Amino acid sequence: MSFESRISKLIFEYTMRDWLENIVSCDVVIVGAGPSGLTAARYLARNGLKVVVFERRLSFGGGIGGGGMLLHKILIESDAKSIADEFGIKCLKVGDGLYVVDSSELMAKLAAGAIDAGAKIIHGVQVEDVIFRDNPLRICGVAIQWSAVALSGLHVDPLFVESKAVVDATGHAAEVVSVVARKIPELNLRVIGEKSAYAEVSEKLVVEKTGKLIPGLYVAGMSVAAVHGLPRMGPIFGGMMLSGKKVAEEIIKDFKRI
Ligand code: 48F
Repeated sequence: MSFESRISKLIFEYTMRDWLENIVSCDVVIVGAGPSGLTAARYLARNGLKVVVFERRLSFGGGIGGGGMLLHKILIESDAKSIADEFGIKCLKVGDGLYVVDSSELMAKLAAGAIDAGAKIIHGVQVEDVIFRDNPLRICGVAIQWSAVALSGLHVDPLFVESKAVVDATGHAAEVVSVVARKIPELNLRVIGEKSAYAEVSEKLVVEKTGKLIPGLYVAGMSVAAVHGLPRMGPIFGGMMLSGKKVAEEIIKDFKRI
């Protein structure tokens, strides 16, 4: 066997092994590797759950990298400082309960923290639909597609991943909830869409409203703002991290009840 075909063989073999053993059937699918999804991934995986994060892009961090108008410093509030500490993120205290953080450090360390805790992050895959069951109605997995296929416009059917919980951490568009609202109208779900900015209020509300929408489907981060019609907040990320932690705690609580 040539060295080149050996490279291919090993990559196919170990990728498929990982998909079969760890991905196709897991405890929690998180859609989106932004700040809320990555934070949730760490807390869930640290609790022994099999967690898979599907991220459409080939990068981590969602909206963190772009910061505010591409400036590389972002803010977090003191409520989220303990989460930053948990991930080993350096924070500079600047008064008014605020800390300044480098956006590159936030992206890298949230991702590393999630991976170190045992979460799998799969890039270049997007979630385009869910799996549901009735009696009782619940969400029990997702339909996935290579992002490159979606971009190409080719007609290619998705494949499926089964999970006990799905977290919509897709950011401003609340993509998973939007699909569910459209395709399962009997649930009467609505994505209201974000309001104009009112950062102080929204940073708190986004955490308060984080959690389960319907059995099997949870919402975290800016998706919460989109679903509930909360104001936008700009490049301050404490609420996103707190929301990720909260959704993880809710899922862990719900799993203990099963
Ligand atoms: O947008 P994003 O960073 O979501 P978040 O965790 O954080 C929001 C903040 O970044 C910022 C803010 C802070 O105040 O307003 O916007 O709520 O990350 C969402 C990630 O999900 C991916 C997307 O590429 C991004 O990296 N994503 C979106 N839809 C899908 C997806 C999908 N259908 N499948 C897979 N990934």
